[in-house]
Amino acid sequence: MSNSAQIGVTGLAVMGRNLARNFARNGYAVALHNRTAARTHALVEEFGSEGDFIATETAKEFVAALERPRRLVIMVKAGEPTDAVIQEFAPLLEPGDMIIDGGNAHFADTRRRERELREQGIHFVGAGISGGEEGALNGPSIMPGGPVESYESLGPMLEKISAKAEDGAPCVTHVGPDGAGHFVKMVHNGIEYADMQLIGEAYQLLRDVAGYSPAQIADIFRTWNTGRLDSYLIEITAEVLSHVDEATGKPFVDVVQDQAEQKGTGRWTVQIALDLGVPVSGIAEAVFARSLSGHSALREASRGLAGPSATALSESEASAFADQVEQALYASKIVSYTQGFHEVAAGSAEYDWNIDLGAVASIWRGGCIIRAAFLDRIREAYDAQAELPSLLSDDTFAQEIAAAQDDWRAVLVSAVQQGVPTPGFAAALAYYDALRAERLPAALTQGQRDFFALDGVPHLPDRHRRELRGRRREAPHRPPQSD
Ligand code: NBP
Repeated sequence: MSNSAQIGVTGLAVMGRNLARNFARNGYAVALHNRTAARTHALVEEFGSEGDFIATETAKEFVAALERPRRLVIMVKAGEPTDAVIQEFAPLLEPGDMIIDGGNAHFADTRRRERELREQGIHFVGAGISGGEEGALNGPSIMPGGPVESYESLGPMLEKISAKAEDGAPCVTHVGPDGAGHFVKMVHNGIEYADMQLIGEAYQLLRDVAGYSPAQIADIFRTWNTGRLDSYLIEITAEVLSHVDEATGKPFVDVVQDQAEQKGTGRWTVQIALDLGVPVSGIAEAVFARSLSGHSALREASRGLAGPSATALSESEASAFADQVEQALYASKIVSYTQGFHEVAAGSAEYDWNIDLGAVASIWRGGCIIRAAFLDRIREAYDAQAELPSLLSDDTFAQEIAAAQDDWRAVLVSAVQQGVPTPGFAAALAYYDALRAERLPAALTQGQRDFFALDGVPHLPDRHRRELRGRRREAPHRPPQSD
């Protein structure tokens, strides 16, 4: 077999197959491999005319088909299958060759794999890929990590197959060493969860408080999509809401089971944020909201619980309320991104990745699920000040939130009065209010901690320690000794 393929893809389910076609359509010769060879042959049969494919059946054939340095993309189920594939191929590779894992790996696994393969001189590139099967075929947003040298030869190929932002910039950059790419992809997914939750809350408010039908709400989302909320998720929301179920004639949204699935990356975003001490309350609420939706028995048992009685809005009140919801949605969205970017910055500091936050915003502008006009503004904010403490410190975002806050608060008041759950909006506003607060009740929390754990508090002045000890003796209940 001639070693003429510039890149190889192993794992030819929906993502791998489309990514392989994307490379081929862009003029690269692509070696193909899959554990079950039938998938490989099916791809060539169906799409062989799209470009230069080299079908292989064994690992040896696959590796032999690749030009040096070899570039081998793995697109298999994340976790053990990825390790199995690495173990199969790594012994056949030589120093300087590259393994690119395009699956949704946990960044800690990527760090481990990169370290192990580095010992063999193999460059391991953990690359987050977003955009689903459509993106894989027509241009995804790609977040590669790994050794920077690998990007010299791999980068131009990824740039060619990636999505392009409106200004023509490719939606790919070398994010940083080892697990940086998969970390950024994980946070991308966390932000995606928050975005979807906020959109869901806006929908439910428009339906339950303003009394609009799904078709009317679809029109509202279409209008929003022409303004500052312009994004893929708002666009598809309008499509979903205007879709009618053929069998029942009902709005599609009324026949879909109201339980949202999750694959795990949103949960990882929250778990890692807890480890890093980063408050991503909006993302966490989005993860919990999906989790709550799946607790059917609990929901069934709670359905009859008391709630407020509904108040109908007039046509003009409903229209004014919809404008307020747009403000609340936009302000909450700024907070979600603020939290997500904080997590990226914290991960970067923890692992010495030196991630360029402006570049991250830039590569999310096209191809990925959270692509939005808004990301251009985030890019500008970080480009203007790389060390921006938070997106809320950017003058433009701060002014927009200042202009939105009255409506944001009013929407939450209505939600609470009408009993519409809005954990995302509420968490975002609480985060905003907590950040801008002159003093936080954390002072009291610390006082309580000092009270029951005096000896473990080195900074407590002796005078206070003595005084608190005295009071502790007088306390009617003995305090516990740990928090
Ligand atoms: P799946 O995640 O469904 O994985 C199926 C592929 O993994 C098949 O090629 C299968 O081979 C292979 N595989 C498995 Br399962 N176990 C294996 C093993 N032990 N050894 C070798 N191959 C094995 O495919 P996908 O949905 O195309 O996703 C691929 C990757 O891309 C995943 O990591 C996913 O998280 C990520 N991703 C997916 C999306 C999306 O929208 N689907 C978006 C972004 C990222 P077989 O044919 O022989 O069973």
